[in-house]
Amino acid sequence: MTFDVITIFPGFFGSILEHGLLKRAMASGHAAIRLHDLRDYTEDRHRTVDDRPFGGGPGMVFKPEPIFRAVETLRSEKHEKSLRVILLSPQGRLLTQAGAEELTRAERLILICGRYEGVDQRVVENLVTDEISIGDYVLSGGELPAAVVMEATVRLIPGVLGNEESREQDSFAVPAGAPPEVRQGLLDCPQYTRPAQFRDWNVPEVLLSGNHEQIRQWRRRQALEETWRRRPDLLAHVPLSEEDRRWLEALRA
Ligand code: 9D3
Repeated sequence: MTFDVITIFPGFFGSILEHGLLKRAMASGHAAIRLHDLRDYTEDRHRTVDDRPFGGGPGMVFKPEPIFRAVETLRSEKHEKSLRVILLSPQGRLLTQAGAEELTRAERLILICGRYEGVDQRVVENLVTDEISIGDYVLSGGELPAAVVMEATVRLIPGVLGNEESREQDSFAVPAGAPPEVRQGLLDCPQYTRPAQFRDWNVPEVLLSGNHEQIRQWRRRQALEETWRRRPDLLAHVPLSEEDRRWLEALRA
């Protein structure tokens, strides 16, 4: 997958591209991340990317010309049917695991990072195919959200994670063979490692027992209980066994 990131802060992405998953995915050829400085697509001496909003008001708005020039230049390199032009914006649809999975169907994504009070609406209506937000909180721009979108997407590319199993077991992963409406799993169960006793706190006995059936049942029950307590909204989408239902009944009681 190729990501073309359009930003006024290309340097922002240094650390995430030099570490961990994205670095590995680039080294192995699963992902290419190309950074483009929006100012390189301006034509005036001051390399102006923003201007005051028509109608007045605080702050500045990204001008349409540099963004159109950047996207049209990138688009002309190669004509892909699956190319999507994504604007990271607080008005976008919320990124979910299902949304990240859907993005992996594209060979190439252009990610536009907004700043200031926003982007000229003619960009939104005539250039952008998707608007994505990463959550209902205010950030200063689309750079961190673009990094989040890339990380969430790249780790779904087959072969990027060393251990294919860890992806299947993730909270929020689509259970294998589940119908498309089942998009989200349970929260993870608690994990422990050595020592078995730390200060006054002991690891639950069952995890030391070696009884794999009891361990499986304990983990499943913990996951169900944590999900029921913290994120009951997720439970509606999880396929539940008879045993699961009995446990949830017991908790509710
Ligand atoms: C809704 C707030 N807007 C009211 C005038 C101003 C505004 C706040 C923050 C306009 C742009 C921004 C910058 N944020 C993003 O570009 C952004 C973002 C975010 O702030 N939160 C979650 N996801 C995203 S994706 C892009």
